[in-house]
Amino acid sequence: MTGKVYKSTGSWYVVKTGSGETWNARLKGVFKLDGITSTNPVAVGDDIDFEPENAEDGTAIITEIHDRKNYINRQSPSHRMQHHIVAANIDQSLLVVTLKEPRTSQGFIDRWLVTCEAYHVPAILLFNKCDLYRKKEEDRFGEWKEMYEAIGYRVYRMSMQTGEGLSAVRELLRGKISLLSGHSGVGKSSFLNAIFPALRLKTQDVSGWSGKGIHTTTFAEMFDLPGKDQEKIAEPVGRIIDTPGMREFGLVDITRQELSGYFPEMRALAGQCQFNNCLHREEPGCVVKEAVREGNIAEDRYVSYCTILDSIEEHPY
Ligand SMILES: Nc1nc2c(ncn2[C@@H]2O[C@H](COP(=O)(O)OP(=O)(O)O)[C@@H](O)[C@H]2O)c(=O)[nH]1
Ligand SMILES: [Mg+2]
Ligand SMILES: [Zn+2]
Repeated sequence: MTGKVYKSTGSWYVVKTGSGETWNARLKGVFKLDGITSTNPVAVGDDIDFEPENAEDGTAIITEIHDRKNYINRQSPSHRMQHHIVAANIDQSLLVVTLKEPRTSQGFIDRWLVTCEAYHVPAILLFNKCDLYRKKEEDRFGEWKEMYEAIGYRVYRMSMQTGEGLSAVRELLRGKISLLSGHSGVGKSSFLNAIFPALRLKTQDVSGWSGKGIHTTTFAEMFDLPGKDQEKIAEPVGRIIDTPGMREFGLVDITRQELSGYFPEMRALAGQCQFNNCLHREEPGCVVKEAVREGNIAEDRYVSYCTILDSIEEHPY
């Protein structure tokens, strides 16, 4: 049988078939995938083959992991060489950001966009809490929207307080597997609750939050977007992968030389600098720096590029 992985709880995976049946599946033996050996190689979003083990209990054994369209990796903060596949087969990645309470920095957004480019996942920015905007925030939103749209990213504004923008964002999810990310406090749980009222996820203002502590390991989970009717439909209207407790994905395996390829506005100028190994810093004849001077590349984006470049260590191989 064939199914999709909706949740991983360590050694067990919740798998759903095309007809909506749910199985608890596990792996037998060690799997090698994409050259990475791991004891936990199955990710949310994976398509797998399985064999029922105990039909009564709904348990099954995973026998095959299908090739992935893409996947997002996370580098373990404590073990640099240890990677963990967070989610696979993602159609688009939604980053929820706020300009106030809390304020998402442009550096964070640009790092996230670079990660999406590196993983070949289209990225969409969702500016939440627009009900809080005053003149200052309206101006900043206008500037950022213009800047990111000029590069080719889609930008939406929304408010989980007033419901503004929600229907447009809901449309974005149709027929897609979307990965949801963003800093803590930006409104991800509120967003999921607005879209899937049945979820009733905890939001942060719940008084007496019986927090399990911020270091609780939380696993990615996929949710089916409810359709017009909740009848059995072969394919859900859309799916969202939530990655609770995950602030940022590491910039796994990006080299300094590759980085400008993950800034679309710089990628467009690839090969035009005087030196073909140009890092677009102090080199003479650099068309990227020229584009920044002429205002064709936003200065703030170039600053993000330089900051990320400086944060990438050159590997000694
Ligand atoms: N004013 C305002 N507050 C919001 C909005 N969306 C969420 N919040 C509040 O922001 C806080 C954090 O929201 P939560 O959904 O828990 O954020 P998460 O950490 O990203 O899951 C809660 O107090 C929410 O009620 C919004 O659009 N406007
Ligand atoms: Mg939350
Ligand atoms: Zn250059």
